Amino acid sequence: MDESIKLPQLRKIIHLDMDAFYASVDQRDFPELRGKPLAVGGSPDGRGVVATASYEARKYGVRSAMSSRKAMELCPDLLFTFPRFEVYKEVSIKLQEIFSRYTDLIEPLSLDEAYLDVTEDKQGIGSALEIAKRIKIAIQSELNLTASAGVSVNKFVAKIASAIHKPDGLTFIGPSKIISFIESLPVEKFFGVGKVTATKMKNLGIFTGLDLKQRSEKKLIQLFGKSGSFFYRMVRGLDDRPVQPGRMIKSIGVEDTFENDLDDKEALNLELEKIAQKVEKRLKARNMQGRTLTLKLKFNDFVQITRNHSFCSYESDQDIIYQTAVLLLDKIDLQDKKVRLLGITLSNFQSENIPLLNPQLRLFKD
Ligand code: DCP
Ligand code: MG
Repeated sequence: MDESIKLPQLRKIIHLDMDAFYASVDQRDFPELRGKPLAVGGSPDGRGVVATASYEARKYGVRSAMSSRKAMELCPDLLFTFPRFEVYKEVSIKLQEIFSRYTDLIEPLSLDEAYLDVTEDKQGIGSALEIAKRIKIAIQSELNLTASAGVSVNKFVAKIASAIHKPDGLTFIGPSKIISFIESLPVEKFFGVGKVTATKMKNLGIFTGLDLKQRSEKKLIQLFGKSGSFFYRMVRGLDDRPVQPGRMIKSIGVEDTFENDLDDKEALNLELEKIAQKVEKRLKARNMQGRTLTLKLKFNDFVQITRNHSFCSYESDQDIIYQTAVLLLDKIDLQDKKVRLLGITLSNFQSENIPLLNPQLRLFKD
């Protein structure tokens, strides 16, 4: 036998996600908020949406992206704080520093969430479970916060595992348990299965991983397009997507050069509306929201100017993008010149380290 032939090594992947991130940081910094139902974002006057809720508030059903009005109906004693993005960002940088003691293969998904590949860890610890434990202890003792971790041989299972025992959870799904774990998963847990796909699956009698596994790849593709072959592979534990540290997006924008230069504000606003629509589409395709909007304008003499506005929250909504761009445009003196190009860009994302999603995976969003 050729001794140089090696069996492929199983990877060791950790998915780590902070618990009620913004709310926990606020409760840490303001002791009077501890043990209380807290919403970060939104406001007690009923305006705006909740960015996240403390676990005390979740008992009442308060959730991320819920309107403040609804949240207060569910929990009349709910307290609100204004998000402190700079503080959350600082915590996120410290988290990255803790992760980097064990590996450089870190793929941040947002400020509070990352994949780590510890197949070969820097300290030669060898056990991914042990590394996850040490990371959780460091986060507790150095940052005074809790995280939940999932440990497995691929991203798909590690991510699902990290949510199982939240908050302060640690869940290890080893190679011998992977198949039965995936088979028993409700379909909603599969990446890319939103409400629409879940309903479609249930109408077809597909409720769990095992039900999915009993359909051929051809059938799944027929039913769900490209996502079908993703499901076919995931349900067999065949997830070889690497942990990718390098691929960052700093901004997302759209610009349009007009066939005929424009000088009429109404016509320009109409163009901004179309551009805002496209920007929203691009942001949503990547599940991203930005805090800074930049309006770019080029005159017919090729002089170019930009104007910025920073929001209080992360935004991706086309109406907000449009209205903000209109306000910025309104303040610009066109000096009787014509405009040949308009552009809108969003930047300052939740994480400066947001990786590009695998282009193939974008198709799996509902
Ligand atoms: N966030 C937001 N708007 C959303 C969802 C999240 O602004 N619609 C922000 C606030 C969260 C942070 O991102 O604190 C992290 O998001 P998570 O989905 O990880 O939620 P949490 O960390 O708050 O709670 P969990 O314990 O469920 O992870
Ligand atoms: Mg979290």
